[in-house]
Amino acid sequence: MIERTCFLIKPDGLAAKVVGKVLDRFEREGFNLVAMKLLPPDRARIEAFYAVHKGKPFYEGLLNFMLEGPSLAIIWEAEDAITRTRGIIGATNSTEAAPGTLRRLYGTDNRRNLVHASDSRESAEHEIELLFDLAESRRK
Ligand code: 3AN
Repeated sequence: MIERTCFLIKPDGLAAKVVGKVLDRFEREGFNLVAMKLLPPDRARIEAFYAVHKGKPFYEGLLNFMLEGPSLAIIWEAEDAITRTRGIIGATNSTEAAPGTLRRLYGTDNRRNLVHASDSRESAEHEIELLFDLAESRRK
């Protein structure tokens, strides 16, 4: 089944200048680039994006990290995009992510973990709506 996923390269990925390497990985896996834009750090948008984590012990640290600089927001489309993307990026904690995954290669820990990827179709739709307008995401 062809799916879309909402993907972010977080501020640590931009600071480390590994954007090209991340994009290359997805292109080599045959993913289609549907939309891409640089998002300046914006507290209200980041709070909305991570609303499900509000109140968790790591929430404030997560917000502060995401406010360190811009993120690159991407919509990828591919067969089974959601599961495949989670496999390409690896576990939340970069130090525990499998060898060869993007987080293991370029992430630091469980906060500075390089990228975000939607964990379900529902969250993908929700996140795409939050970050992209209709024309950008080519939704009808
Ligand atoms: P994932 O990004 O792998 O789906 P989530 O959705 O559980 O992980 O967490 C969202 C984000 O919150 C993570 N990407 C990470 O930046 C941050 N986070 C999650 N757990 C922790 C933690 N224990 N300590 C610090 N930050 C965390």
